[in-house]
Amino acid sequence: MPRMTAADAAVAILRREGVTNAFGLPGAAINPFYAAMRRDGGIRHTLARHVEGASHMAEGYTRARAGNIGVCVGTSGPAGTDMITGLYSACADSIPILCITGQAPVARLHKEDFQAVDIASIAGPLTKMAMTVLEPAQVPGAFGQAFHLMRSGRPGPVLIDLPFDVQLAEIDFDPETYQPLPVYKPAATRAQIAKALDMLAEAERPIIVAGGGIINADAADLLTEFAELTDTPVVPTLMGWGALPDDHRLMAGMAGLQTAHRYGNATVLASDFVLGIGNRWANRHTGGLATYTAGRTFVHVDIEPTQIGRVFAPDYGIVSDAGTALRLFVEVARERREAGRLADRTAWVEECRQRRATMQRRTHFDNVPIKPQRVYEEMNRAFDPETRYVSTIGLSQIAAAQFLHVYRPRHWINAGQAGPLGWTTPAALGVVVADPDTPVVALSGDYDFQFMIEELAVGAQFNLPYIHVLVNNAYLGLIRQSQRGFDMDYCVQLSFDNVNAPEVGGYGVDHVKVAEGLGCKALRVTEPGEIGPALEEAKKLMAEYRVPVVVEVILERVTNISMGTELDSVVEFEDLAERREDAPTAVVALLD
Ligand SMILES: Cc1ncc(C[n+]2csc(CCOP(=O)(O)OP(=O)(O)O)c2C)c(N)n1
Ligand SMILES: [Mg+2]
Repeated sequence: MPRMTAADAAVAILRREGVTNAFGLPGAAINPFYAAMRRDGGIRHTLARHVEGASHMAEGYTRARAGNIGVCVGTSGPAGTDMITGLYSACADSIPILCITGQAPVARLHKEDFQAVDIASIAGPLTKMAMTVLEPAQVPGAFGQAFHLMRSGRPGPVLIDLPFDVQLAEIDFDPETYQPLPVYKPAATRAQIAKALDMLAEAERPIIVAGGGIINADAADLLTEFAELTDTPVVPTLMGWGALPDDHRLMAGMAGLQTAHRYGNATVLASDFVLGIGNRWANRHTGGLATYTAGRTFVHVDIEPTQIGRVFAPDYGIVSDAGTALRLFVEVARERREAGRLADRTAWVEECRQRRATMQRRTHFDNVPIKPQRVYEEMNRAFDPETRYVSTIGLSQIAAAQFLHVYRPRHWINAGQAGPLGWTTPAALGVVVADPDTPVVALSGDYDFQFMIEELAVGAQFNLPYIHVLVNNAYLGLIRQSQRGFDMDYCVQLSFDNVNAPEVGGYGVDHVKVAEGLGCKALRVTEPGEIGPALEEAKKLMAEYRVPVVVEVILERVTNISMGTELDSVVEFEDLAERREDAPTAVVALLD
């Protein structure tokens, strides 16, 4: 039997499970694992500048391609705690990442050893398994179980903590005959799908709410086929955005309190039946449940049994992987169509399309300082449907979801539930590592950008090119807006006179200089007409230098973005689109 260190066995299993990339940074307690990675030679390691960054890179890496599992590695103590935010983000959005940490030797764990922290307990609520492996011979089992859990049921992260002596201990292990454990995914039955279709048939104004579970299951094509077969309008959630292309005739818009379209909310409110697939009725999607549910029948399909009924009781629940459910939905719907048993939805579909063609927000403003809406209009012009967007949180992200267009699954990569500031840059880098051939455009507010700005150096060092649109209002804009409810503007403004950079006009940080200092290219624009040319220039710079290129747009300091607390009372702060020229890049042209 081959004999090797437990760390060598761990790396051999990573390889057999398909891992080709890791993100992290070493420290003394994880050096045996790094030594094993070095001996193996088959894992490309991206050295982060901050361990939290490594964890978000792993998440971006997973989310870019079906089947990927991002791996992040750090030493004991603060490296593990730094990655907790990454585990939270991944857990909250049902994304598998494997976090590997070093640890003090087993015999010293209880002695307050240097950098010994009980990371497994800290990570427990954020992972599907968090284990400090105390026996070297358990290492293969722990890794096998980790992959089994990450891939089974509702996907999510796992943490494996490896004491120093456990990594170094020799064990018998045969990588050749190692076999990944079977993956468990609940599957809907035909009877369940038929019942849900019966309920859909009884409805007059049905919609599908398409969640991130469809993206995780790589089932966007099946969703499209099912929607087309039954002629049912689709409302994607923020996590499901891209499952149906934005220019599809059945795309009804997103609904919610913030990242939503006026027509999306109106269509949900006009519907009488909602089939939720792979979604979790997030509170920023539903708003108040009384408004969301009144007068509607609900069917909820989810892979995690305890998700059914968690937020409200649906009229019918199905426990299933979204892909398996959709395959059956397509099969049974096709039979019913052939038997002439599917309802004619023409009038309802047309009604939804009319809303899309009339209820638009204005994007075309010529103001200086620039209004944010104009930035997204210019981005819609500059970036084609191949583009993948990466963003985190803030007014910037909310407006992006209201105004940008997404045409493919995995082309809107957003930390939906946790929304940790700083996520955008490292996540974008992880996305670029996973898929260097698809153009990546990240979008940050100035504060999100500053949170993990050091990771730009990772992009420069490892030649990970992407475009980073930075919308700078020198404000914690989203929090400024939410403080209106407290009648205050307190501890949220970021502007100052930069003694080194009078040219930034009191906006404080000179992002161009910082980005350049970190090895990236950077441009700044202050007038609306400059945005388009700057984005084109950024594409050229990216191709030439193969590094991240930052395009900073100096915005007006205060712009309130549409949001509210109920689907039927989202507050609009700007003029609405009245003519085509008001929203020239809307997918469905405004009827005027
Ligand atoms: C770690 C963390 N702390 C605090 C918040 C709360 N928060 C959400 S958005 C935001 C302000 C973001 O400012 P910026 O990135 O400049 O975006 P803007 O809203 O101005 O577009 C804050 C503080 C958060 N999401 N994450
Ligand atoms: Mg800001």
